[in-house]
Amino acid sequence: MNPIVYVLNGPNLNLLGKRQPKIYGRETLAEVEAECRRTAGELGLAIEFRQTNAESQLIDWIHEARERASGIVINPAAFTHTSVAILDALNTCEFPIFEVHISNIHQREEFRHHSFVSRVAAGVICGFGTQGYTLAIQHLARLTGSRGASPIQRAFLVGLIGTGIRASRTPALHEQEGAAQGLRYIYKLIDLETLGLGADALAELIKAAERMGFAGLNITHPCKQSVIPLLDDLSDDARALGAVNTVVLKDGKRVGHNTDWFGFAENFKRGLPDVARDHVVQLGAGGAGSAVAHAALTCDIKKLTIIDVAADRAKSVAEGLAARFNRDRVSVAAPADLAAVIAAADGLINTTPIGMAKYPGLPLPAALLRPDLWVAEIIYFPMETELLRTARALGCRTLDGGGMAVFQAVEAFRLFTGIKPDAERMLEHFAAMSAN
Ligand code: CA2
Repeated sequence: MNPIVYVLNGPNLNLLGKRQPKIYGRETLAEVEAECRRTAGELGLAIEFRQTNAESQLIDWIHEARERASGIVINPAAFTHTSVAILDALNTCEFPIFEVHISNIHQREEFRHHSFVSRVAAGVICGFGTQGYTLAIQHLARLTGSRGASPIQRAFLVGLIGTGIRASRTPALHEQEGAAQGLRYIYKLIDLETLGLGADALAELIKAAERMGFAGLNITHPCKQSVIPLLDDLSDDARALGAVNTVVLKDGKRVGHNTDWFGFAENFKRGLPDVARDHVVQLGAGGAGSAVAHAALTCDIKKLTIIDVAADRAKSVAEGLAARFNRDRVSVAAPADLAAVIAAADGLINTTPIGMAKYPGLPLPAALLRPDLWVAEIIYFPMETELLRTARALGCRTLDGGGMAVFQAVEAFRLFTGIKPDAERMLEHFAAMSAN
């Protein structure tokens, strides 16, 4: 993806070509834009060309550019001479800023001689007419080394710590989205198994990541709980769930988040938007169990019954949920009652590992499935588990675990970078990887 340059224009520049041609020439702003696009296109730069009469809008665009751009070319027009707020916004940007004025402001009225923006500008062009814009773009192209990798692209180093994660699709998902966003983005797998380390190495690995400038870490089995005492702060969700899968490392602080529940919730909303949700059964209360149950209740499932072979695990997840949602919405059932609870349910969510390539099989007897029961999985390897295959053959509505894997990554990417990723693009990439 080409580096992006924001070309921002302040008040009254929309009148260009229509008034005061002696000062500003006859070219319209649309013509200036076309010329900027042509120049940028030839130099391998992408352009966002904007004009506004409002100071606050200009500031919002500078904030947007902060996250996406490799440079700004700005003609702040009259705000040049008045706006500390625009100077402050530009000061937060880490890339070069070029200030452009069509007229030679130093030849004009005294009040136009001072520019607040020049303090932060890497260069100022004035008096070259509208050619000033293309001169600034050409210079930026040289600085960014455009037509090749940009030395001023923002860089992010992140990773995943866990056991047996070699086949994870998360690194590719993040890296491809990072590249599409014009970032230098590296996602390292830190596999405890490959390194011959136990979960007790977590503290040392986080410290090392911090020292090496990692922007964040995803954390998976078996460290989602044991990471918590190593953190400075937790998001409300992570605290409520007692599990962390994303750690943001910033300003010497480690903040834990849980994006697993968001992953399930988004996948469910997209994949089964209109299913009945009066009563749902969740199989499994370990691993991602508490995040999925939390997501289910957030997605308006009226009543959730949790069943796990370890009764105390189911009870503890249910108690956590009862503290956050209405107690009547959660219950625990014994595996012996499975047939009766399924018979009264609209849907079934499997969060047990049964169905994974490593643990093939069905997590419940096939005879308990029926066509009007919807079935959701969180497993994505394989994408079609035996449970989904059996349910589909019966005519059940089904949801695979691929979307959950993508959406947990979508939210983690946003937390690591502060940049909103393109979820549709990540879903497409995931589908393409899974088809191979
Ligand atoms: O010379 C420039 O580019 C300026 O930034 C333009 C500003 C002015 O306040 C600065 O001092 C210098 C004004 C832009 C107004 O644009 C018009 C264009 C055509 C007709 C009337 C205004």
